[in-house]
Amino acid sequence: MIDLRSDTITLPTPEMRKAMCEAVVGDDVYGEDPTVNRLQEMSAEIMGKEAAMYVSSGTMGNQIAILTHTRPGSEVIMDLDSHIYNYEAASASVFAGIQPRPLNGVKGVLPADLVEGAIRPDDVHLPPTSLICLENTHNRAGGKVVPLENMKSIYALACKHNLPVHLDGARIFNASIASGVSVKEYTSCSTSVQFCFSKGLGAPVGSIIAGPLDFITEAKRWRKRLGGGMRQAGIIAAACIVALETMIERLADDHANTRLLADGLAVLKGIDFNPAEVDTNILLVKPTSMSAHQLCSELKKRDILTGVMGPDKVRLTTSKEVDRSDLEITIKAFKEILTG
Ligand code: TLP
Repeated sequence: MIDLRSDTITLPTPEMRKAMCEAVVGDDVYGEDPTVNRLQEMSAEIMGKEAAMYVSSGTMGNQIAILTHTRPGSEVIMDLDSHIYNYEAASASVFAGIQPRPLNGVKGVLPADLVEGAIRPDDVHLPPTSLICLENTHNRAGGKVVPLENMKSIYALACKHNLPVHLDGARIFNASIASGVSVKEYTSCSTSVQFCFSKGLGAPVGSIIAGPLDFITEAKRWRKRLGGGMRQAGIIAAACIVALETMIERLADDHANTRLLADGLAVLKGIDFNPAEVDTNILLVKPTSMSAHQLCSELKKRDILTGVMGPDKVRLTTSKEVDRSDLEITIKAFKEILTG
């Protein structure tokens, strides 16, 4: 099988497995797991934030950030196509009791004036705005790198209105590797950030949320409330340390592979996408002569797994589990399917 469904399918490297075997551990609910503590310190430093906390998933990281920043009955500004709005099972409404305020971004980018216009004035009839959420890279926009300038202008207006900004940076390292902009520059435009280890970085489990010390202190209480306090979590955190040490630079290979795939598919009739819009490891294509489901199932018959991202969108994601020859096979399969 060639698995292009997601970069979440990545398997731990031998070095990660060795580190997991040898990890020195303790009870992390007491703050006594040295491996978790080291991971959190490394992550806070890389993110340019005061403190960081290890959580079990990106979804938990985003949700704890929302719970910590907001209060029930308030409104959270986010992109209509964001992961938080689409793929977290409405948990921000269920747990935080917030009302999402989805805005129509342009390919993952929220124009700053649109965001500012959505901030509620102080009026007893209205839900007070409590948070702005951003996402970089942007998943449903096809792994798009959101420009630093856009983030800067949103952060500036958030500061003006005394609002926190949370960055869903599940793939923030992809954004940084692709653009040459440092992670710290991106995170300087947000109060808090969540990033994932279990995507292109290849570690088996976990995410980090990072932010100011008082935010992380409160976030720890939310993690506990949600049952996310883990005990000897150093076993899995050890793999995340290896990911930070060895797996960031290689994301460039995934980006080059997606470029190869995009160039190979761009010449084919029967699918539509703009190869110039491919920034990182995600490619979205729109089949024009069949549905997304049909295209996916034709590819599956040829042992190629892809993801459906809406009725007319198929997502192909590269990761360390696929190489150039897999992508050449994929291009050949598309040719067969589309030309009958
Ligand atoms: N994304 C998954 C699916 O949930 C769609 C994927 O295969 O891409 N933020 C962003 C931007 C994400 O893409 C994801 C996962 C998350 C948050 C949530 O991370 P997990 O899966 O660890 O909860």
